[in-house]
Amino acid sequence: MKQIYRQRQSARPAPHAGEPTSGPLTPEELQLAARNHSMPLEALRRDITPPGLHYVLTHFDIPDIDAASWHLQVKGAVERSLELSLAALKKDPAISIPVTLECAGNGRSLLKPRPLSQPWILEAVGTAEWTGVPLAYLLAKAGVLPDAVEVVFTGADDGIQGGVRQRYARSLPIREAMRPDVVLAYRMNGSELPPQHGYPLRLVVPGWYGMTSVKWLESIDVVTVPFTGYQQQPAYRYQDSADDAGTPVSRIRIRSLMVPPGIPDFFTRNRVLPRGPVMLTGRAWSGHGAVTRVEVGIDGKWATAQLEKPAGPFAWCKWTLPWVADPGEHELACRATDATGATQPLGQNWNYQGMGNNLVQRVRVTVD
Ligand SMILES: Nc1nc2c(c(=O)[nH]1)N[C@H]1C(S)=C(S)[C@@H](COP(=O)(O)O)O[C@H]1N2
Ligand SMILES: [Mo]
Repeated sequence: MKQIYRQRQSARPAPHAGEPTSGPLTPEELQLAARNHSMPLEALRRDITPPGLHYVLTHFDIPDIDAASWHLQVKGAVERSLELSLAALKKDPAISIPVTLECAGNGRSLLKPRPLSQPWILEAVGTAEWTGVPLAYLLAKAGVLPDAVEVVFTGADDGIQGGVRQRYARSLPIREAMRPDVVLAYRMNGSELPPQHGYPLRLVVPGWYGMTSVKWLESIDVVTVPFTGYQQQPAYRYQDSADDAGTPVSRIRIRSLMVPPGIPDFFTRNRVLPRGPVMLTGRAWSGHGAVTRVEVGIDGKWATAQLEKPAGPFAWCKWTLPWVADPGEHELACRATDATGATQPLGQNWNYQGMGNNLVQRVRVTVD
C-alpha cells in the first residue's frame, strides 16, 4: 500500500474526481449527497444537536464493529505500547465537552466553478457533547518519546480515493495532541456513539475542521516523521490548482448561519412570513477564538446582533436580532467576526478542493 502511494505521489493523485465544473450536479455528487447529510438549518435553534440532525460525512462505508472484540492500539514512539478494550477505556478518567464540528468542504457547492466532491451547501455542521478519555491521558500512560513529532489516527474503514487504497487516517502535531480538551469519545450527547458517528470510539479535536476527528478509531501511532498519508496530503489542502502543493487545512474558519425565518415553499424552499416583528436568530463559531461580533444584513444594511455565551470555548454561540418585516422581497444575511479579527468574506473564497468556503449566507424572504 505504501508502495502504491509513493509511486503516485509524484503524479499528485487528485482527491477530487476531475476538474471543477460549472455544469449541473453530476450523478456521482448526488450519490454522495444522499449518503452524507447536512444539518437542517432549523436545528440551529438548539444548543446541542441531536445525533439524527447532526451532519454526517463518511468517505467509504460505515464499518460494523463488534465492540466486544474491538481494541484500541497505542504504539510507535512510546515507552510502552498499549492495547485497550472498550471496557478498559471506560474505566479511565473521562471528560465531557461541547464541540461544534464542521466539514472543511462546507460551502463547496456554492463555489464557481464547483470542485467535484461532496456537494455541501452551508449546513455541514453540528454541535454535540462528546464524552471520553482525554487523548493526553493515554499518551502520558504510554510515555511519548522525545523524538516524536506527530500522532497518527487510523480508522477501521477502508476504501479507495484518488486511485489509492487506504484506511482513513489523519495526524496531529504532538503539541495539539497534548491539549487537555482533545478527547477519545465513546459517548455523544450522553449515549453510546451512533454507527455513523464512529462507534465504538472516535477522536474529537475541538476547533479543527471535521476531517481531523477520526471515527471508528483503531490505532494511535506516535511517529518521528510527519505523516504523508492520503487524507493528510494531497487531500485537505488549500490549493490554487491541481499542481499547487498548497497549505494544509486545519482550524475552522469563522462562520455564522441563520435559522431561515417564516415558512418554506416545499420545492424552492423560498421563505414566506407575515409582516411585523420577527426575531432573527442563528449561531456563529470559529476554531481560531471566540466569536466577537455578528452583523445581520437586511437588504444590504448591517446591524449588530446580540450574542449569548456559548456552552463552551469550542461550541457555537447564539445570536439574535429583532426585525420588523415590511411587505415585499428582502435579502437577509449574517456575518461573524472572531477574536483574531477574521470576518466572513462577502464573495467566494475559491480553492481547488473547495475547502473552508466561509462566505456569508443569504436568505431571500417574501413578506406579505
Ligand atoms: N474513519 C473516518 N473518520 C472520519 C471520516 C471518515 O470518512 N472516516 N470523515 C471525516 C470528515 S471529512 C468529517 S467532516 C467528520 C464528520 O464527522 P461526523 O460524521 O460525525 O459529523 O468525520 C471525519 N472522520
Ligand atoms: Mo469533512
